[in-house]
Amino acid sequence: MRVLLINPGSRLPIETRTSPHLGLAYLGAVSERRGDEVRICDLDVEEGPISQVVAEYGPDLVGITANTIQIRSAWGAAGEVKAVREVPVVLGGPHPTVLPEESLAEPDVDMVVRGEGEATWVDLCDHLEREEPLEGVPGLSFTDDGRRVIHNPDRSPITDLDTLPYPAYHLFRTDRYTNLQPAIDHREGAALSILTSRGCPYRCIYCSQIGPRKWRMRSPENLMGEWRWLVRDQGATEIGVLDDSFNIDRRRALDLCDRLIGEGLNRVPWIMINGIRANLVDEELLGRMREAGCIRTAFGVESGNQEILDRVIDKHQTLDQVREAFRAAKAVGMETIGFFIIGLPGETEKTMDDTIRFAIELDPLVANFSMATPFPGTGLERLVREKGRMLVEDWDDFAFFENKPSFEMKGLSAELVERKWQEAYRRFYLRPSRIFRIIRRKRTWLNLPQTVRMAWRTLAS
Ligand code: B12
Repeated sequence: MRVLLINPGSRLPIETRTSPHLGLAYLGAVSERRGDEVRICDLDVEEGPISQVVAEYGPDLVGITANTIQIRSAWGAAGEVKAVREVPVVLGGPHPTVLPEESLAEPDVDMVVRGEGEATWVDLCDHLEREEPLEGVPGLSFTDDGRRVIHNPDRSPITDLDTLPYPAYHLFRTDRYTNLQPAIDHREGAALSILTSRGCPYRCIYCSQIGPRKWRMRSPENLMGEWRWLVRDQGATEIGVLDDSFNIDRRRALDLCDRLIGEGLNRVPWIMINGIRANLVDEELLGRMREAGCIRTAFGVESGNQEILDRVIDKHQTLDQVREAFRAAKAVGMETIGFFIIGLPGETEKTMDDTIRFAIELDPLVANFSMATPFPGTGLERLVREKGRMLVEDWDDFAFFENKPSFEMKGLSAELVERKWQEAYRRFYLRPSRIFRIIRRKRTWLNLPQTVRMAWRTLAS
């Protein structure tokens, strides 16, 4: 079959990175293994237009990925496809997984793959090729001839992740992407990603969890095979680890580090893009990660108020554990990023102040303050719909970087949240010690245009 996979563009702020979409890279790889001809069109870095790509390539099946802020672009892309070719259009990704009926109500969307996509995609291709009824494809939602929505049962998660091929990066125009963290680093060459495990046993209220609660890891042999391949064959100059929860199993993490050190793969720096669990690290683990090439890690701190962590977020982490994690990371020479949330339900001016003060106390290299955003299907969304008032309904406006609160609750006005969020950036970044440290950092000067843009954003907010 001839398959086209599309990442519809998104309005990213200038300092945000763009990288090959790992979900599409996996789908492309399993499709190629099935014997399909595959093309990926990433509208974050390609101009399109989709109609031209479709007309020239003539696909038999089109798959489009979408998170919430991309869903409208995804529907638009489906329309562009159908305008030039009558071909089945399938949506997948975090947003249609949670709200499949919404997308199936769109005239140009035929099917939705819910959750983890690889096995369902292959199964769907097989069924289409053999012209078998779609009811036999678990994990698929679709419309019948009368446009009635049919939800097949869920598909079980892939139990053996080693059965997956490596992501098909050759299908991307790799020269068009940025390095992993362009707002901080200036590194040339291929910045590629890796998933060492999937899933997360925690259920934080703000997180869009489309996967199972069960945490699954790849075998060390399989993982090392990919790491070697990234460094030696793909020429990776930096590697981003995208796991939801990298350090659930401490022994596995230590073992991975030992193997990287043993094979000399630690010469290529790697970065924990997604926060690792502060309650599950210690200096020994962080030290080994540093030795294995990990130069920077993020931690999901979220709040500087223990009550908010326990009673609202259900974070299962104490402020002291976070303090210790930052201390240990710095002690072993690792750079740190802290993710903080402002304006969670139940917050007051005092709790938000606690968060700002805690960020200053922890003093990571980068503090990222997001306004709480109730993504569909999250506990936060349920709470806001029950007890508060949504201020945005257009999915395009769900990006944290829109810089506007997306809901209000009793005692938590949008005006207060916006003010505290602006204050957080100002108080964190405009400290004399901080400014001095940034000026002294060589990378600030290597990265001057981005540094100026960041500074402008901080001052102008
Ligand atoms: C890396 C990452 C980023 C990176 C890069 C994104 C990229 N180019 O891939 C950066 C830092 C830029 C980023 C930014 C944002 N992100 Co982000 N990100 C992630 C993260 C940690 C990993 C993504 C990943 O590679 N996953 C692994 C791959 C294998 O999974 P996948 O992409 O979901 O694809 C699988 C399935 O979804 C499905 N599938 C997906 N697409 C399709 C299409 C078809 C046709 C089919 C059949 C199946 C299918 O099959 C795939 C294989 O199993 C996820 C968390 C997570 N665990 O996924 C959050 C996540 C995707 N991000 C999220 C958010 C909120 C954002 C931001 C909006 C935050 C912001 N700053 O405002 C922005 C939006 C940027 C944008 N372009 O849209 C949310 C999305 C929630 C939602 N409902 O939309 C997630 C889920 C985090 C969370 N748990 O809440 N992100």
